[in-house]
Amino acid sequence: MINVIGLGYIGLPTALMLAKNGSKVIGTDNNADLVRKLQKGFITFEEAGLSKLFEEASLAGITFENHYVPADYYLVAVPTPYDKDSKKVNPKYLVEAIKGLLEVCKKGSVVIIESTISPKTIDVFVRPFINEHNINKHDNIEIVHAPERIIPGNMIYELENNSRTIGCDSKEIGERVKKIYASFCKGEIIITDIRTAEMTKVVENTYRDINIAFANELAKICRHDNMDVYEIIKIANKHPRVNILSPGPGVGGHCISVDPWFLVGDYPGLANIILAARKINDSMPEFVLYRMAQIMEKHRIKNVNKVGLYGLTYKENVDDIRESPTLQLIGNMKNHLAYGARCFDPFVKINIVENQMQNFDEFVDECEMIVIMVAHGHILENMDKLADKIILDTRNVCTCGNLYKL
Ligand code: SAJ
Repeated sequence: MINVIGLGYIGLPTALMLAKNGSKVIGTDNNADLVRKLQKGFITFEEAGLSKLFEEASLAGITFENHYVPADYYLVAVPTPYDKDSKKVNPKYLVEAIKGLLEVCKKGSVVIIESTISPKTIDVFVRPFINEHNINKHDNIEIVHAPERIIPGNMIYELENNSRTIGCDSKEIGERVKKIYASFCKGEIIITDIRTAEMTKVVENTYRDINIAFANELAKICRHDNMDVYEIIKIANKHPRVNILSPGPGVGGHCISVDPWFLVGDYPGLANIILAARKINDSMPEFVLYRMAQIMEKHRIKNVNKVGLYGLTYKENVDDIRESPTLQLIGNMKNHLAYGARCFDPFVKINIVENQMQNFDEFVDECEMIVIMVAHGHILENMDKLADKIILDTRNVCTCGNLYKL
């Protein structure tokens, strides 16, 4: 029996996938509303294929609870935020979950941590509790780190097809846990030690952050001298050993904009390129604001009320707004005392910012200038409606209107 703890963006799809593929699964979350919703048969966020997977897992017998249950395996997928001042991982939810499950666990239970953590988090914050428990109760609880790797928007496919890392203290435990993942994962499953698994995960997201920062820095350089950054990246990427990602309005989400800070916090003075990349990516919403001001001045748009921000989520075709560049930009506008820009996002159905509109056609009608912050499929399908607008396209997806780019 597997008790999946934390039924968010990672825990829920993983719990469903395990249940669908033959494991007996109970999902646990401390958010009572969320559990009630799942118990009533509703999914709690939008993701391609999630509803179907939910139906299949329900038929297979998955259940949801508000408390931890005795289990052979625990799969912990709780949030691991970073402390904004120290830049270090904040393990409070992880520690809470570990303490809670130790109160009910069976002898020999294996605790698999999927949450992203910085190197040594398990040794420093988790292992002491497990060791103490094992000494007092002779329970032989084992710890494993199997960091999640799935990308929002393509989670179900990636759960089944990505390669996985299993960090553990012994080969025997690694092989047991590998069998569980192999029930649904067709990718290669690599067994290693816990610290390597912790570091590898953070390295993967940091690599992407640095690559995007390079693209963003190129965008600024090219803007300075009026060169086409997209054309330059396209041609450079024809080189067999070059693969530059795309510039954009900033890096959001709960992973790439967060994990590199763990390395900066833990290795100050050593993590230099990583820190520079974070600063460049964090500067992009302000750069978009600067481009907006240039374009508004050129077209004599005096009233911010005539400007619309399209997209509030951190990236296309997801409903996740965590660390969203658009929300950062709105924050920056407030700091510059610029209020009143309109906003629209087809995935954000409750109003979370001022002047957010829920009707796309009215949003377009009200705006002289539209800033494409997120390239949702929705805007690609409705591009013709923007034909007579001034457009700042931060995602390089638009071909019509009076068009400006980053
Ligand atoms: N972005 C760009 N330019 C690009 C690609 C992305 O500006 O060329 C922006 C996006 O718009 C977004 C941010 O970066 O704001 C991050 O988006 P993403 O699609 O690159 O990644 P995430 O955060 O959705 O998911 C990442 C993935 N990690 C890697 O690709 C190395 C995913 O596999 C991880 O599971 C996830 O982080 C995580 O949870 O760690």
